[in-house]
Amino acid sequence: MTSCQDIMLLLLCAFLWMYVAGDICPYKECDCSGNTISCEDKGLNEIPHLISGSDSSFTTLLFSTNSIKAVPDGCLPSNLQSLSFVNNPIVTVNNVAFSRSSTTLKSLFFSNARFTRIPYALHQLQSLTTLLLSNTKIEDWDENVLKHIGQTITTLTIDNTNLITWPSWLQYFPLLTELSMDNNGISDIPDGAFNLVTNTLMSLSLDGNKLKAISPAVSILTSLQTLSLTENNISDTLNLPSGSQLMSLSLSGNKIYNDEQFSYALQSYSESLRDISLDNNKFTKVPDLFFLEEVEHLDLSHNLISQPSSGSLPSGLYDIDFGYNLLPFIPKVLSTLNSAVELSLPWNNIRDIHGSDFPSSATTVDLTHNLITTLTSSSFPTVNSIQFLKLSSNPISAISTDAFNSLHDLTELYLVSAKLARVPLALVSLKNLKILNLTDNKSLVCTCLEERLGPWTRGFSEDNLMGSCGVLSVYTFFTTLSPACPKSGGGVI
Ligand SMILES: *[C@@H]1O[C@H](CO)[C@@H](O)[C@H](O)[C@H]1NC(C)=O
Ligand SMILES: *[C@@H]1O[C@H](CO)[C@@H](O)[C@H](O)[C@H]1NC(C)=O
Ligand SMILES: CC(=O)N[C@H]1CO[C@H](CO)[C@@H](O)[C@@H]1O
Repeated sequence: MTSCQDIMLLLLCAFLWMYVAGDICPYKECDCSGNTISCEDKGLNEIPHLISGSDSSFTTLLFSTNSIKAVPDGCLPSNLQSLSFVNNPIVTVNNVAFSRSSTTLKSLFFSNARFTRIPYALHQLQSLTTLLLSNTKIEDWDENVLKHIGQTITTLTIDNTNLITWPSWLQYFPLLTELSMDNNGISDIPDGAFNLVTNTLMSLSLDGNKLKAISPAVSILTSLQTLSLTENNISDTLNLPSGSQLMSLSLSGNKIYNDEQFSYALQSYSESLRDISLDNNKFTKVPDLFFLEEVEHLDLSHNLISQPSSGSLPSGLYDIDFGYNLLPFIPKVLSTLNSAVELSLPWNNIRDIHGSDFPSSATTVDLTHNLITTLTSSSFPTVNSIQFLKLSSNPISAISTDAFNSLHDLTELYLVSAKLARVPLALVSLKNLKILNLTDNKSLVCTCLEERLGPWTRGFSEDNLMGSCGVLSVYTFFTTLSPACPKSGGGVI
């Protein structure tokens, strides 16, 4: 045998030895890789037997999505740093269940658990920084346990845990940087609730509670970067924390109507704020938001905005959604946006559109479900980038022959459920159109008067030119019947 083969054999043995002794998976039911033991979604009813002698280097253990009901003593490997029981109906946790990881465990996750008191086993943990406890009806928030873990926890998530009043025990958590208490029944945040974490709390989420205002308690947070208060009952926004540099503010699904108070409350975020959500509120005017230099996306849909000449918008907007409002015209502020690419204005009361309404940067314009009746040569800007034009469900009955002359880039045009009687001759100028949807035009007829469209329709496949005039599809009419039109034109076929 050559020495080379000997070395190979030696290496192989060494490798196998390391594999067996060093990294044996502690549970035969689970998969191990890297430093993670993955027992997710394995149909487990209980924690499997720990293979003896498998003292391992694994630090993360995932039991997510099983039917485990109990965490008995001595079932977990030692020196874990992260442990997840997310989506398990855990009823009991033995008091010393985590003892082998008491100094190492940093992150612990439970959701959909069935216990009603916070497990006493947490009392043993010395280094816990992250606790998630969601969708669990806690009745007994054991102060002794909370006082203990509060000393180390920085990230606390207690979503949907049956809290109806502000938990006074948060006073034992002076290191919090992230707090989430979504989907509880909290209607009030007491003054001083955040006194301990004024300079540490960076993220606060209270979605789906019953707050009526942004409480004064929030106004003192100086390190806050993310604030989420969606689906509450908030109308008063005066107490946004003016000393912080908010980057993300979510206020969808509230009752905010006071545009002046709101834009005043946002003044200090002109350079920090990137994400803001305001849909599903009660604004009747566009709030003044021009000073928000970093905001690129703005959703003002599902408000009650009826005043098209009000307010101002961040000048760097990429897309803006005004859908489901009460606008009688396209808001004047839109034409001032030099970077806006997507304009969404469906479900308003817009009757007329003018070229001067649109920024030349817009590529997608959605005006579905409005009250537009006529398109003329001045409806679209002479200089534009519009590629996608959605005009379905408008009572459009007249389109002048030069209406689309400037839409050189248009590739998709939607005129579903319009009130067209004839296929518009204006289509001829759309040299780059790839998709035309004319379906559901109840009184559409195809005649030899539109014969000129015949050659134009040859650029389409049958699937991309949708709609019918009477019993015939528009496509069939122009590709097979209109070539037989009398040369003088006229006459309905
Ligand atoms: C919101 O407040 C109104 C009264 O201001 C009240 O009738 C309603 O029940 C509240 N909704 C929620 C979800 O708390
Ligand atoms: C065209 O409009 C009809 C009616 O709304 C719709 O069912 C169909 O999916 C549309 N086709 C395309 C490609 O948008
Ligand atoms: C007269 C006419 O063309 N009616 C059509 C309008 O669109 C609907 C839906 O595509 C058709 O079913 C009708 O035949």
